Amino acid sequence: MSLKLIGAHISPFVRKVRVVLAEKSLSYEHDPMVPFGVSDEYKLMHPLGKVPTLVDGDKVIPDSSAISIYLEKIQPDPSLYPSEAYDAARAAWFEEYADSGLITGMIVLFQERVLRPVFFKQETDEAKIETAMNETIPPQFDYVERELGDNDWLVGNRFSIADIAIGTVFASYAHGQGEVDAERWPRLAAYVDRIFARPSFKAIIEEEKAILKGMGG
Ligand SMILES: N[C@@H](CCC(=O)N[C@@H](CS)C(=O)NCC(=O)O)C(=O)O
Repeated sequence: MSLKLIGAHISPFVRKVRVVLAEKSLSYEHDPMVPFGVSDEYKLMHPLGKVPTLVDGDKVIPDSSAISIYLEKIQPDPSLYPSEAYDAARAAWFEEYADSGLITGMIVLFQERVLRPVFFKQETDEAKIETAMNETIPPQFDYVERELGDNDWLVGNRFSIADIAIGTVFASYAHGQGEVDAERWPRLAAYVDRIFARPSFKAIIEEEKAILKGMGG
């Protein structure tokens, strides 16, 4: 097996796949391609021109969710996908919620405080951060806090793809100096600490911090 992951470190979706690879102790080659102005050759692999894409020999798999399913099938142990019907559906839902819902507000901090100033040499738009912090994010945090209940993990009280998908969004938020108010959302704050304490997340976040520091972020 020779796996090659294409996509820049700081993409939350690339991070999601890297965490899955780490949790499954799979080794891989990493091409940290930035998804701006991608080549026509790359678009043949990923027609949306986004990252990540995984290449396994002659097999090409675009999209973090598709890649994560592939990795689960080729390396089922440890399993990151619940098998029971309701749990499987909930895990799929939380992955979708993280990838297309939660990310919309939380990524604003990363975009405005890291991407804009460090990569594009543009000024931070504080109004966008205010809107995200005061309007978009609070109801989303309320929802995850409620869904967690007294459990350590979101689905079946076992670490799963749901926690990885949610955790990667919180890692981008943290890179953008976002914090979870532990007085307002105590369960969520403890949950995020629990995710970041996993060796998979911890190592990847440390690596990314060093990369961002090297870029002046
Ligand atoms: N649903 C996709 C989302 C991938 C995605 O949006 N990647 C961003 C980087 S974080 C990207 O490549 N953006 C470049 C673009 O939209 O052209 C996945 O899970 O892989």
